[in-house]
Amino acid sequence: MQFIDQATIEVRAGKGGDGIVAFRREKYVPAGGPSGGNGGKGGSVNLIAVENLQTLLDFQYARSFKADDGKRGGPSNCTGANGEDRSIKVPCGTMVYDADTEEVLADLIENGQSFCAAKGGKGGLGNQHFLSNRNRAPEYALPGLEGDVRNLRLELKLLAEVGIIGLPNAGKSTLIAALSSARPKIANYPFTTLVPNLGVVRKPSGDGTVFADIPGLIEGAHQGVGLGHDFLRHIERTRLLVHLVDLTAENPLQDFKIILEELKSYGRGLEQKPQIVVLNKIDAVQELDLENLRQELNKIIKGQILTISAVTRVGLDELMQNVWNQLDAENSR
Ligand SMILES: Nc1nc2c(ncn2[C@@H]2O[C@H](COP(=O)(O)OP(=O)(O)OP(=O)(O)O)[C@@H](O)[C@H]2O)c(=O)[nH]1
Ligand SMILES: [Mg+2]
Repeated sequence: MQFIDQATIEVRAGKGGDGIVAFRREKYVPAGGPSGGNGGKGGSVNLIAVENLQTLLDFQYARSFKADDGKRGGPSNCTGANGEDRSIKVPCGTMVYDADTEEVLADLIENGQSFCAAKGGKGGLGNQHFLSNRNRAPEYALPGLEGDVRNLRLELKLLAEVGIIGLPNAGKSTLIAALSSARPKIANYPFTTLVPNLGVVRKPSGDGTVFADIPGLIEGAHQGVGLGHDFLRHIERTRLLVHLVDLTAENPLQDFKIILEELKSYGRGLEQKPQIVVLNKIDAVQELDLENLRQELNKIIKGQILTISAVTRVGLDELMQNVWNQLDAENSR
């Protein structure tokens, strides 16, 4: 199963500068030769893969990119200045398609890899270029050529960095809907979510992080019970787990242990993955011995235990702060 982020953009290279018609005018030279310079090249638009982007989020806002035009030629055989190139940063792993023909143009895998998406137009030749024995005073020059214009479709296979896990009905889909623009189905019965939903959440630093709402895990998931096994495989590739526990459940502590046990049984280091334990639906419980629950949880797992309501949004800022801190800590390891 793959998750794909897409964006369509238009790239316009710069037009080449026009060549010009000019003649030398010097003292004592009655009929100076042709001296019109060539136009400069138009700037090109290049895509460049960079490591510090993970999504195509930025292209929701900026969709059109243009490089500068080349300058006209000058007198005295001066060539016009070239238009500046334009570089567009994309995440590593971006596939570039021609949006009109669906042709694959590039697969930008490595940091620093670049692709010329639209080539700048050539500058036109000035009249000095047309000087010949037959024509000592050419009165014409060529205009610069148009730059390429292309519609591109960018495609990126998303890797979820953060996995939201928990028993069915814990509120995972509600949480991803509260944090991102993902709009999964939410309902008060188990197994509402059948395939993982992805949502992109914008970091304070600008780029997005991908969250996955993993369908409910149940006891025996590691042996393939329920929807489990497939999704445990997805969790394997995340860097951080947000483990949601439903406070309105009969035995939240037991629920937590079931999931932990599933992670353990699956193996492959899942239970060592950094985990933020998040107690959800605080709005709906009364007289709960939260302190006792925290203490019990703390005996099993070290690290943060947060309390939220995905519905009323209580505690979500603190949760996100924790997520960013943990991801940063992972990065610097
Ligand atoms: N009161 C209250 N209800 C919540 C909260 N978060 C989720 N719910 C409700 O809990 C039910 C289940 O929510 P979902 O988001 O569908 O749960 P899920 O974990 O995605 O469930 P599955 O997809 O079945 O695994 C829905 O009726 C939600 O409205 C909360 O913070 N407070
Ligand atoms: Mg769900």
